Amino acid sequence: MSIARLLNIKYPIFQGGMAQIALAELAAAVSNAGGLGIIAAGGFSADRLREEIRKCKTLTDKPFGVNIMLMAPNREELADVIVEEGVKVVTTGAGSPAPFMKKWKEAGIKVIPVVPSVKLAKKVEQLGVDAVIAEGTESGGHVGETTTMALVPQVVDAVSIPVIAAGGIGDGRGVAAAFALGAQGVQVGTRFLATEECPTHENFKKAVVNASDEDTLVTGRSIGGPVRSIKNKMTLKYLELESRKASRDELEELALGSLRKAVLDGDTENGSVMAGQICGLITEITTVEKVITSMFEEAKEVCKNLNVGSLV
Ligand code: TUI
Repeated sequence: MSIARLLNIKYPIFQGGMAQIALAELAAAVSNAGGLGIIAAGGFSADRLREEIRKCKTLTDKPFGVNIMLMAPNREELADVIVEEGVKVVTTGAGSPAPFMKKWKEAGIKVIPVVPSVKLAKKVEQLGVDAVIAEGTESGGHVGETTTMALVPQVVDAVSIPVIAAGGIGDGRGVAAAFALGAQGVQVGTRFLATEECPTHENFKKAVVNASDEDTLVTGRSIGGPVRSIKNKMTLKYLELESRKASRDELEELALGSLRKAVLDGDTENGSVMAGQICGLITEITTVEKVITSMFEEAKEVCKNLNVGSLV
């Protein structure tokens, strides 16, 4: 069965679970446009997550999901809220969903973890998940080391559940490429940052629109928590501290609250502007519906016009 059919959505596109940004407004807009909107629980209390889920239900009657960051200290409570509120799809990041599988599967929830490697894809398949999102290092936020181009076909070969490709997908060419690699769907985060419905500070959106292909970098490798964001004063200071072998405490102090600083205050110099390498492709702020429909129209054109004659 196709992933769109499995989840009762029109287009096989998930919106990435971007902490502090993927709130009810954005998730509902994506679901209303025929994709799978996803509320990010990252940084939320259980009550706040419940509130966002209820708000999303008032904004759309289409399916939507919730993303849980498995490093969150309150993950147990968040996992319960998802069940209590009748959410149909959960995506997980930054860890193994093993402790929650029984609870979620008993509640009939579709569980779709994000994985950065073949090893983890195989591990979560064993747990009985419904699909995996293979996320390449081109993505924004917490990343692995393998590129989407290399990761997706290897995960496709290693598992027998559907694979969704993520990382570096921002238009119809990216969608077509993901399908060529064997994916059955795509997850897109960065492209949705530059949309009217995205509830982040205008400065954040402008930083994404203005960034070029070379403007992101990864901090946090030295403490085993690599995070991709747009180069600025904060990230350069962070890298300098890392090169001086600064302590975890010192690094965490610099990073603390930095995502909120960028998302809420619009401080794109001292805050953390998490975004993927595809930001250079984004030149305007548009609507969620336009992003989704143009992506799939373009993907169909790309497939039709592929220069397959040159293959022989
Ligand atoms: O989770 C993400 N991306 C994120 S989470 C996030 S929140 C944050 N905020 C501030 C600092 C740091 C993080 C921002 N972006 N993507 C999914 C993802 N999951 N990428 C990599 C992984 C992953 C890593 C390890 C998944 C599983 C995993 O398992 C480890 C193990 O051995 O179980």
